[in-house]
Amino acid sequence: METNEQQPQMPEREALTAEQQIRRRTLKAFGLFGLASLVPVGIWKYITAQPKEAGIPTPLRAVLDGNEQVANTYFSNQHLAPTFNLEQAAKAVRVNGREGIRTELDPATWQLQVLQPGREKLMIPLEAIKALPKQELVFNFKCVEGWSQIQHWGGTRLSDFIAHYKLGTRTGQPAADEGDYFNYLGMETPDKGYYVGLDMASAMHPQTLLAYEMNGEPLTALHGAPLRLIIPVKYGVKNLKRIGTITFADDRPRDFWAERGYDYHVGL
Ligand SMILES: Nc1nc2c(c(=O)[nH]1)N[C@H]1C(S)=C(S)[C@@H](COP(=O)(O)O)O[C@H]1N2
Ligand SMILES: [Mo]
Repeated sequence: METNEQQPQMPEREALTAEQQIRRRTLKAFGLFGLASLVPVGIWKYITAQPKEAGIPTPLRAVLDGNEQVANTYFSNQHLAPTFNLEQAAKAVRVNGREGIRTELDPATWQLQVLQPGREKLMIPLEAIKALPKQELVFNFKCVEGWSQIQHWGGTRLSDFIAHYKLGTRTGQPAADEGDYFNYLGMETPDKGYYVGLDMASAMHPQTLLAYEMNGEPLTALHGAPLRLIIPVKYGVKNLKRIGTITFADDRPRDFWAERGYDYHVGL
């Protein structure tokens, strides 16, 4: 964490400490709410089961601290990113990265494709995603190139989406415990020009959003309309714009920047 960061301000409605919140959300996300006493061990086992990659020396190294390997695999997806007040959010939001979004896309015909091993593919329209519980988030978006900006996003939690459609488990049923989930979730643009891979714990993090709004307005094309990923536990590179397909898998999905020598996890 940078020392020059603005003091985080948690919204008033969040009376729980960050740790309580994440614990509660994680328990809910993994369907273990009634088994609270067992959870520290279960969660720990899940976290430690995440693959540990040796990183490749790259320019990215310059902005990651020495604990990055440990932080990425054990801790990055278990803390809450600091949140800010609406007034602190940037009005002129930076645009960065146009891989996979250079062509025109008709939002009216767009549907989200979901692929899972051994199951029928799903096609889900935007209206169905907007009908799920809405979550807004004001946080400090960080790009590996060195800039950051406080931004305001709105959408639905990826974990709520996964729970609603009973996705991501090998059984096809709601998860009885965290081991039921596939190891990874991959996302790619409709033209497959940009793609990212996420460990399931990061995907299920309570601040990870399928975002369809920025500053209270529908996403613009350059910010990833009609639907993009917002994942505060990762650097900007993982925040894929214009999601076409979500794929669940046990093997690590391909990742655009990992293929170009960057660390696979790029966690914060
Ligand atoms: N489809 C797509 N998504 C993308 C990228 C891209 O090139 N193509 N760039 C990533 C990077 S490096 C950053 S920093 C953020 C920037 O998001 P923004 O343009 O909304 O600021 O998008 C990420 N998502
Ligand atoms: Mo970035």
